[in-house]
Amino acid sequence: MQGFSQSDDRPLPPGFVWGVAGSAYQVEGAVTEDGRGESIWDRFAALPGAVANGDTGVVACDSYHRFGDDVRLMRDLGIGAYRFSISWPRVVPDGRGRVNPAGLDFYDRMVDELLASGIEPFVTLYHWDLPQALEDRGGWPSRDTVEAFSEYTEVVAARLGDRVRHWITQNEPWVISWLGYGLGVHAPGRASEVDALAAAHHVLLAHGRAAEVLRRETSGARVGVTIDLVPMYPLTYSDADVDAARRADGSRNRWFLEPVLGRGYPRDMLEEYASILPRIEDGDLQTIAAPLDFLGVNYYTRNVVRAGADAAAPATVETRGAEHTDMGWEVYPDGLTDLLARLHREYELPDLYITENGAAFIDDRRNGSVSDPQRISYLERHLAALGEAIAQGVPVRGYFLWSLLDNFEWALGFTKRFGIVYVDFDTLERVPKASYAWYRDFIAATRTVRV
Ligand code: IFM
Repeated sequence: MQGFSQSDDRPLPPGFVWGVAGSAYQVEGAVTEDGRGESIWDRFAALPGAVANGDTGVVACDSYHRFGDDVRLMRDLGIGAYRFSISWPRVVPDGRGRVNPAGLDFYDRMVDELLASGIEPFVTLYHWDLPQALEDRGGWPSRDTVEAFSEYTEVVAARLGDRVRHWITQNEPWVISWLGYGLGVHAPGRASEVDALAAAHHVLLAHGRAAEVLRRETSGARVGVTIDLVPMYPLTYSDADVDAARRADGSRNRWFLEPVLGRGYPRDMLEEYASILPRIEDGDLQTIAAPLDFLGVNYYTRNVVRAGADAAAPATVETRGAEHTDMGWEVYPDGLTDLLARLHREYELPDLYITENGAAFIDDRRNGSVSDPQRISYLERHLAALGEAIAQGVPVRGYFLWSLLDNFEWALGFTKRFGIVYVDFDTLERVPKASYAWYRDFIAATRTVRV
């Protein structure tokens, strides 16, 4: 095994956890079973042209029925934690009101099975499958959705809070608000900047409220939120490009990070968004800045940006010649070290977890096995970059690889494979890839050697 970090011989921080991550709509399937309500992704995926090949999450990996198999794969991998999300419409089919006991039972069994296998559950409360009934009443741009989310959090905490210690309120607020409401490429498919910013504010507010609920309803909860961060590098050191990088960083990263870490919305971006800001009520920013036990960081890639023509929005530059994943994302491991070092330098941080990192590549199944050297190389280099950040003193407490299984990659359907386990979407057979064995050996080695 390569060292976790080439430049460091200190041990992993105490309690450091290796894990894998997934989310309900991407793996569960069983969308009409046992009383589950409709989600915005069910509705969106059914629209012609919305998702590649007309794929949907109706069956996905069928983890609703095959969860036992998945836990066995996790146990054999030797991970200490599994990050998964609860499907809101499985638990509260209409978004508010009536609770579906069968939905709660499913997650109850899942938590027990994980714990029995020595795997700590990290529960994400919202990973994009809003009940359609709430979208029909305005969705995230409506402030009422915040109340609905608090109620849903209360229901889940009451049932699982005796066994689940780690809670992630929201996953990737930028994606929820901008891809779903601003650019229309994700469910619910709206394309309005005003809606996107209102959604973003309410998603953050819902995070703060849920944090309060979790602390009230459970004892010893460790509460966090996951933000997808994309470090922005200026193409040149010209004032215009540097300023473009500042703006891109402001909208993609700081808009979400700063209020959650207690700094409020960044002043430069408040000016930029002045004409499209949502109503921010007294006390909202205090709620959003609820004390955090940890911050989840999802890192996949960086962006290189340059100034747009005539003060237009910053433009993302294609990094020709660089290595890219099947998503078209540049492979840039140094970005992870730079990002973590910057967070450590500029903010007062709680513990950090890398709640997602991984790569989609085209996988070829030959003679029953899948060799995926590019994914292994991606992981190797990103873990070395993570080790470097830890050596610099960044308080990272765990790493979750995205993803255990190939799964439903949102608008790209089943065309992109992120898993370390190959899923045959016709038979639902699971075939561990070479990267699965690599991660298993890596985890085992970090347990026994100084890294
Ligand atoms: O599959 C997604 C996941 O749901 C959220 N973060 C990024 C992953 C890869 O695109």
